[in-house]
Formats: sequence, C-alpha cells, structure tokens
Amino acid sequence: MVRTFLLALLLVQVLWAGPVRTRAAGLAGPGIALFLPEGLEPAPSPSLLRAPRIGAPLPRAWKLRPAFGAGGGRSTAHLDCGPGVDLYGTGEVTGPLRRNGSRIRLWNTDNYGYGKDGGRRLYQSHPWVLGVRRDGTSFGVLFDSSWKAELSCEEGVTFSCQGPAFPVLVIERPGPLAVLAALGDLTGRMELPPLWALGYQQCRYSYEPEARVREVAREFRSRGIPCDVLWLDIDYMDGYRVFTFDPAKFPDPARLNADLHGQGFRTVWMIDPGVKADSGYAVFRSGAGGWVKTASGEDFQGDVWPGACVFPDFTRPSVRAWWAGLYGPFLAQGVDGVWNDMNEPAVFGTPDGTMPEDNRHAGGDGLPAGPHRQYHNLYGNLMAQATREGLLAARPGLRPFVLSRAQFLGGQRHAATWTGDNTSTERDLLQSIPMTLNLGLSGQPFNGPDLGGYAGRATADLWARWSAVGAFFPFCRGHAAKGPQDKEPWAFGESAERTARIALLRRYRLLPYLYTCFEEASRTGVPVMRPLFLADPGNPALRSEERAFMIGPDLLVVPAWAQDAPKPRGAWIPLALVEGEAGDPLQARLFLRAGAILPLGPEILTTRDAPEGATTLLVALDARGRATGRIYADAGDGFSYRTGDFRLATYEARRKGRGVGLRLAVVRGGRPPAARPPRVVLLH
Ligand code: NBV
Repeated sequence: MVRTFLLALLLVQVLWAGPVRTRAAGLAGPGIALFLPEGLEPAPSPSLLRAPRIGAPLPRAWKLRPAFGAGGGRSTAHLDCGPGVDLYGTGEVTGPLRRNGSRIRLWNTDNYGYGKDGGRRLYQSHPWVLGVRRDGTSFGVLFDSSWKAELSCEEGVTFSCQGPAFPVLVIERPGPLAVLAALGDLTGRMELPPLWALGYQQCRYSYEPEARVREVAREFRSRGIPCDVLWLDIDYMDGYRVFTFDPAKFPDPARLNADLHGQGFRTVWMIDPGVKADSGYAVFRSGAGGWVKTASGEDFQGDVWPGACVFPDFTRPSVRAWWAGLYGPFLAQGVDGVWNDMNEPAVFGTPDGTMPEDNRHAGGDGLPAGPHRQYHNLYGNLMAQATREGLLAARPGLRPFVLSRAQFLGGQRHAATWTGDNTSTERDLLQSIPMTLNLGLSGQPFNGPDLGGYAGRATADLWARWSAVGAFFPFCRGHAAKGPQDKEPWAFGESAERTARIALLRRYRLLPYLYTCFEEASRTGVPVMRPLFLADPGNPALRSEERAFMIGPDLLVVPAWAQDAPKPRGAWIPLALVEGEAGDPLQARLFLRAGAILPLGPEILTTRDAPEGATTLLVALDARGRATGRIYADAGDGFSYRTGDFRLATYEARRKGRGVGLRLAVVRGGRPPAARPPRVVLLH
C-alpha cells in the first residue's frame, strides 16, 4: 500500500517535471556517453576524478539516452533500458541483489537496525546503476549529482534530485566487468591496503578499559583464533572529545599499542566528526572559524556523544588540512588505522537525525558554496579524504587504513567501509551478501557487514553460520553493540568457536589469493567479492543468485544453506583447506574453477607471520589438462610497490602423465621470488 503510494508519488514527480532539452550529447571516451541537459551550470563533479568532456559525436546507433526533466524544485533523468535487463549497483542498499523493482533514497542516514524508512536509505549514496542485458552485454549509468535524491529501478531507471540540472554518463561495454573497470577509470579506485587490513578484525562498542583490550588479545592468541586488528570504539575518548584518550581507562595508549604490536595485532581507533563545543578543549579552539554554519551564518551546534558539538566544514580545503593535521600527534601513540563513524553526519534530537538542510557549507578550490542539502551526501566522503590525507602526512611511508561509515560514489579512493548497524537476525545474515556484492558493483571493493550482527542478541547457530561465510568477505570484522551480549568467537560455546576458528584459518590460508584479488581491484576497479553472474554474464540463471558468491575470478563460496545454488559455466572442483572443515556442517563449501591455480599460504594467526607469496599452488586442470593462475606479492605495506618493488607472477600448468608440470609464464615487477618455491598440489 505504502509502496504503491510512494511509487505513484515518484511517477507524479517525474510527470510533473516538464521535459528539459538535452543541450549536448557525445562521447566522452570510447563507449562512454555524456549527456548535458539545458540549464546545467558548470560545477565540479562530486564523484568523478576528472571533468568529462565531449570529444566525439554520439554514434547514431547509441541506444541509452536519458530524458531530462525539471519542475517542483526537482531535476530528473529517466532512462528506458529496454526489456530483459537486470539492474544492480545503487550502492549500499538492503533488499535483493537484483535491483529491478526497487527504489531507494540517496540521503546518507544513520539507520540503526536498518529500521528507518524500511532501510531504503542507509549510510551511503551511490547514484549509479549497472545493467546487464540478456546476452550479457552491459551498461552503467552515473547521475552526477550529490543533492538529496531518489533512485528508482521500477520502470527503467529514474533519478530525481532536489537540486539543479546534472550531467548523466552512460557506459556501454561487452560485459559487466568491463563496465566496472570503466567506472573505476571515472571515479577512481581503492588504493592497495596494507596486508594486515585483510586479516580478521575484532571490534566492540566498546572494549574498555585497556585491561579488557589486553584480555581480548590474549584470548585470541591462547585459543589459536586468527586475528590481526583490535578496534577501539568511542569510549576510549576523554568525554567523547575526539583526538583525546580517557586518562583513567586508557592512561598510556602508546604502551597499549606497543604491547599489542608485540603480539602481532594492529589497532584502529574511532574518530567522529562532532567536536565538543568546549572552550577548554584544544581541538575546539584550534578549529574556530571552520565549522558548518546555519542559514543565518552562525556556527551550527548539534548534540552528539559529547553533548553540544560543532561540525567541521569539510568542503573547505583549509578545514580538511587542519583536520588532517590533528592525526599527527594521535597516530604518534602507535594508532595503526582510523575509523570515521557518525559522519552522515548524525545529529541527535533532530527531526531527521542530521543537521538542517539549509545549513551552509563554504566550499573552496572549485567547490561552490552551497546548502547542506547539496553537501550532506558528500560530508562523510570529504571527512574520509581529510583523514586519509592526515594519515599519509603523518606516516608517508605507510599505506593508510581508514574505515568510513558514510560515503558517496567514488568513496573507495579514501576509505574502506562497512554496512553500519545491522542486526543479529537471519534477515541481515542473508542480506549481508547482496549488500556487500552491490557495494562492489558500485565501485567499492573493500567492504563488509558487522559479522554476527551488531544490534540484538545472536544465537550461537546464527553467529557461527555468519562467521563461516563472513570469513570470505573483503572486510572481515566482528562487531557488537553495547549491551549484555559478548560476540567474540568464544562467546557462543565450543562448537561456534571451532566453526569460527576453521573459517578464519581458511581465510588466512587464502591470503595470497585474496591479496592478489585486492591488488587487481586497486589497479582495475573490479570487485573482490563478486556475484556469480560476473563469471558467466551470458547465463540468465545466475542473475539473481545472492547466496553463493565468488572471490575474484576463481574461487566459489557456497554457504552451507545454499547447496542448491547454480554454478557459473565450467567445472568446479571442491577444495579442502583446513583440517576439520569437512566435519563441520556450518562451513561454506569452496570450489576452485577448473583451469585455475590457487595460491595458498600456511595456517597462521596474524599476517605478521605470513610468508611472502604462496607456500602452495593448488592446481585444478581443465578438460584440456591446463590451468593458469596469478599471484601478487610485495612488502605488504609501504609504497615501494609503486616503483617496481612487487612481483606479479603468472603460472601455467599442464598435465604430465599422472602429475602436473608448472611453468612461470610471465613475471611483472622487480621483486625477487621467495627463497622457497611453492609446493604444487594437483586437485582431483
Ligand atoms: O561508536 C558507537 C557505535 C559503533 O559501535 C557503531 O559501529 C556505529 O555504526 N556508533 C555507530 C554510534 C552509535 C550506535 C548506537
């Protein structure tokens, strides 16, 4: 009923909007069309790396052309995609993988338990749709506007925003992977993360005081459960003042970090955007003049954790530089990574949980001054950008790791992300897979949900099943809300603990492959975690599969509850990686594509102990008795890889009698191979 009403409302909006002529249309690159409506003011793009320009006329046969409209304070664009098209992307969304028939709101929202607005608006906005036709040929549509908007995949694709006219880009490619690579060209790619960020991460709201953090660290090591990162949530701060430490609960953060480093852990600490309005607080004093303003020009104040707060105006280059500078002394405490939360921005006690839409941002460096309605969706992105720049300035020799809750299309350039405050329910376990997949199909490869569910109580069974499959998500972090229930791997009894240990050991064995997939994503923009249809775009039976998924091109992950899932074309060979996995009914089934070579490492508890490259190459020969595989290795951190200090090796295997012969076919990069060559194991 409500849905029908809202659909009618959207249609009315679109119909009321009178047509607007396309002022110019042409090719901005091979297979990339740019459409500019009448009335478009020149403005920098919120998500593109470079302003696109029309360089050649649009081919006559070009099919997908937006119809622009305007009226009632809205600007719209509608594309008729033709019959038989499957739609994906649209960013961080609840609901099915296949987006046909869905409608979302692009207005970054702190959405606890995905309860607000039926979860149709979450923490991030991606005005982007990927379309796959029956024959597998594909297109992408990018609506280049950050204004408050709605995106509908109900009848074709419609974007309707409460802002001025905007450009539309349409990418045409022979398949969906090529569309995603083009999206990466346009909006930028994730920078290669440090290897440690691919390990398992354990979080809680909040581990406090520091003795509790040490206890969690000890448990991981004594129980032999892999873990690389411990997270410090908001309660480490002194009265929730960002860039401070509670003197009683965390008297010596540098010592704590050093001790954890000694045990092979890294730490990530939270920094929120709200700065306590407190004249005795150095960050408040030093940021004076840089806060977001009300419509009447005062500093806007809103309540968050510390009470009354001001909010840095991250649209201003000088404010981003000031914010970046705050990280120097903070990181000097041995902090490894930073977590930006609440940056939609969330503001308590307001009608919509954020600041007024007519608040003012000053802009700068080409960004025009504008109302919050224009910059709301970019706020988290600009904050993450400043954070990343701060980490880089403080430690120019190390790869920054930043996690940001709010983001916008192109946000992968600055930070990884997670899907916010999900719940410990079957619903959120199941939908965490299509959510992670659709973020990957929207340009963000480094993401995942709170494993086990954040809010509410988890049963041992739900938590164990989630860890069994979550071990394969690109961002792999267990987290839990404040409250009575602990959700560490040992909190649910022996059997769930065993399931988590096996699942995480599998992940750690797969690190050489996972790192190779991350490197590819950072270079080309293709996702790490992929829906099955990317491996076989011509097969319509795969288009809605949202239980089973792939890691990279070769590894198929079938959750225990999805044994009937279809498989992409070709033969798929079952894999065993860790002792005990076959006897655990909750483990996902893993399959290697026949024709692939999978690089593996040993069972380890932290990436600090990871040998470089692979210790084993698992070979799955195809029907012709051949297989190929690639493995990327470098120093695991730092930037020497940019000047050739890496090794990207392509191996080729061939059947030889009853065994297999392996050949190093191509090597890129100047890094020498590991001293010990990998063991070659033929899969049958
Ligand atoms: O900082 C506390 C939490 C955090 O644990 C969670 O991951 C974020 O999504 N944060 C939200 C603020 C309040 C949550 C109720």
